[in-house]
Amino acid sequence: MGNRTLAIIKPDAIKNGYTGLIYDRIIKAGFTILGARLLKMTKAQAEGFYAIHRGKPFYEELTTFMSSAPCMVLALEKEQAVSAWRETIGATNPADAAEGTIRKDFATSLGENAVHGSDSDENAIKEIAFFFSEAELIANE
Ligand code: IDP
Ligand code: MG
Repeated sequence: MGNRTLAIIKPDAIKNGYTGLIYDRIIKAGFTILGARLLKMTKAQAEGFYAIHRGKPFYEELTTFMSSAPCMVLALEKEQAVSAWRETIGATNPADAAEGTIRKDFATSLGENAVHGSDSDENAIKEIAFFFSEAELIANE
């Protein structure tokens, strides 16, 4: 199993002042931050990042939202990082998210749900490479 995942603190969470609280969850859940950057995606960048969802009814809304204001992108490391991070963030729809998860506590709505997490090791590698070169990531022994 892979040990890396991409995380994004989405524009709603940054605007609502939850960046620090979400960092705290990341650290308390035992992830090592290998890279982090604040950036405002262009619409084209958001469309590229979410290409897997092209054609879905929420694609336009999602890519407009993700390019509307700054995001924090993070490369996280932990054993079985993809599943560990998805457990930490909770279900896509905050209404279905378990108690104590990031989305339960900080999401605004189904579309504006505070954070992103990769869904597989294969996509984690692609998504980290979308935002970071290997040289930009902290090398851990
Ligand atoms: P995930 O982020 O939990 O992996 P995905 O199904 O991959 O969920 O969807 C990507 C993102 O698209 C979600 O996090 C959410 O922001 C948005 N999204 C998903 N489904 C809907 C929907 O039905 N309406 C509006 N936005 C949606
Ligand atoms: Mg997904």
